[in-house]
Amino acid sequence: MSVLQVSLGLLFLGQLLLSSPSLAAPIIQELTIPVNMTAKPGQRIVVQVNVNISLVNTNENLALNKPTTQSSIFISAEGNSSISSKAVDGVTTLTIAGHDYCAITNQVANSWWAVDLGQESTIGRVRITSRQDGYPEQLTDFYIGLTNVSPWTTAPSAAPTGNALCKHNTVHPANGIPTAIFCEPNTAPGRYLYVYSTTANYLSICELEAYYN
Ligand SMILES: [Ca+2]
Repeated sequence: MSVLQVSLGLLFLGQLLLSSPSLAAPIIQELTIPVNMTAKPGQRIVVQVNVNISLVNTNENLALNKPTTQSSIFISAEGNSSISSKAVDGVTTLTIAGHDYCAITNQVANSWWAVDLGQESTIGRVRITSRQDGYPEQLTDFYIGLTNVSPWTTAPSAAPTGNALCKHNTVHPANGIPTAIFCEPNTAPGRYLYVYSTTANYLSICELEAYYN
């Protein structure tokens, strides 16, 4: 792609945004790349630039109805399975027992829950909903991480660190109320978002939403 083609691409994006006034303006960075070379007779300087430009819907919950998995599944005395998909089914408020609408693991340390976002994604904000019927200890001290390693093939074995860490949360989201948790500024993009708990307790997530910002 030549420099001329890049300029035309940005112009096209500008026109697209003008026809879609509800979308926010993109952040366009100007890059200067020093080129220290001189073309001799019979030579020419060739510039190749690859630019990926995409529009991001900042209001889209990237986790909704996506594939999920978790380290273990709690089954209530009534036989209800608290399967992982209940954390991305869009249901956040029900006045029934938590296992009917929440993903819950067994009561062991190093429990985790994960969702496949479908592609490597930048996540700036997670909205998480705890059980409406109490049990705050099941969702208080936990880590949110992003990785490109599939939990379906390699189970998470430790809490995320470095730029894989979105947030180490130690405050219980009020019962049944969707609560925003903002990722650390240096959190790297990832395809798989996961929640990890080192405490010897159940890990319950009634709904988890993931947003670009
Ligand atoms: Ca749910």
